[in-house]
Amino acid sequence: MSYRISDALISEENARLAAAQDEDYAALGRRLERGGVDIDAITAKTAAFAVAVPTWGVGTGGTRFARFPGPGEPRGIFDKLEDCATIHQLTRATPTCSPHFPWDKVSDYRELAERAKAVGVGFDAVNSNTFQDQPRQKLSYKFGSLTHSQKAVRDQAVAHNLECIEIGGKLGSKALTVWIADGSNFPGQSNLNRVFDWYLDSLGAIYSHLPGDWRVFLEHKLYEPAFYSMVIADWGSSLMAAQALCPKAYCLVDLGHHAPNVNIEQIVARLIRAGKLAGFHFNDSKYGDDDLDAGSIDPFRLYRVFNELVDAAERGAAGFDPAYMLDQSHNVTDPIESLIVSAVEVQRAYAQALLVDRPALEAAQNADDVMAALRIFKAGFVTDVSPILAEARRRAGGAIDPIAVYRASNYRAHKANERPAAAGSSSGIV
Ligand code: LRH
Ligand code: MN
Repeated sequence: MSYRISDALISEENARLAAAQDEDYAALGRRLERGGVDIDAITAKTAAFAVAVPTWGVGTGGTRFARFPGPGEPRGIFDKLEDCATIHQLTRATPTCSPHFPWDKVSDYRELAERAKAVGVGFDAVNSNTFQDQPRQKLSYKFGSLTHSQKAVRDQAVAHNLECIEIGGKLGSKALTVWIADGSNFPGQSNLNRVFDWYLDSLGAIYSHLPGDWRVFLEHKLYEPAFYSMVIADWGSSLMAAQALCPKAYCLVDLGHHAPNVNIEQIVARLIRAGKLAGFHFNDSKYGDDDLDAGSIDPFRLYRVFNELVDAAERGAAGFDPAYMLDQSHNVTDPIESLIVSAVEVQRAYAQALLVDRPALEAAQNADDVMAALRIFKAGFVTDVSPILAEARRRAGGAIDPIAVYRASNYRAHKANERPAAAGSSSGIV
């Protein structure tokens, strides 16, 4: 029987922290009440907020230089589900995971669906992978996949995406995320127009096999692994494709896939306006696609993005139904701790954005009272909503301090005993 954190340990730890939590929550409640905000209403909304965990994020990540696996690494999707369930058990904010194929391939998907149900985790969007060649793969993706100059390679990549849809159907997923590494390293290496035509042609074939209630998420990325052009390099290319494919095609925003200093919240606002925002791969970055923990480098940027999301929800923007997922690589931390903290930081940005006094903000904006507008806008960000986040967890049966419980449980040490270490180290993201 594999180790699972007991609910008794969570209650024990919560009991130890209860008095302080009650005091902090009441104090924040009084403060928010002075501003006409009902703290319990914010806590209820916060408790309903969920973000999916990337299955590829529960194992130690790496770079092209090296990967330093830690103790108790998950050996496959069944171990990954256990770890995803543990993150949800403590945070109550991550009821689903987003799988990646063929990394999470198994022989019996019914068994996988049953195991996921048994540990209390569902499946969000499935991710296809035509950015690596698999053993015994007939045709290589070295020079592209869905936009390769050879139709046979494009067809092979389309077939893989159809297989991902079929697998997702068995797991209860309702969306396919398509990110391709297709691009070029040198000017002239590819025709920038023809590759986009091939992209639309291939996505059209995938789109025609989407079940009625499914969506396809197109993920843009400025560079890497191609270093001169990526076929879907930015939100413009992604939106052009989604609008060409139509109602079931949407644009997914990975926060790390933009040039430094790009105004991502404005891209989010435009995609919402177009009714084409698929959702997010949340992470953080200082330079490139660093895949660092969400909110760890620029929490104000995350807050500005959530301000657009809350604004859209409150004005009832048409077609607004974003999927929230983390997409990170944990190279130097315990991946479970990073995912716990990242889920909480994403929830924090949401709860803070709920505190913005939108009628007052609009009045200041319409009055060109710039300083008042900035202060009203930032008021949520400068509010420590930690008591709200802890209360949302406590009321849902989670941990007031999930990291303290995780460490007190020695979960990682238990898994190190249960999961023999894989021989040798490697490089690469997983
Ligand atoms: C590409 C990406 C994509 C995933 C991969 C693991 O950089 O963000 O979403 O398929 O990371
Ligand atoms: Mn991503």
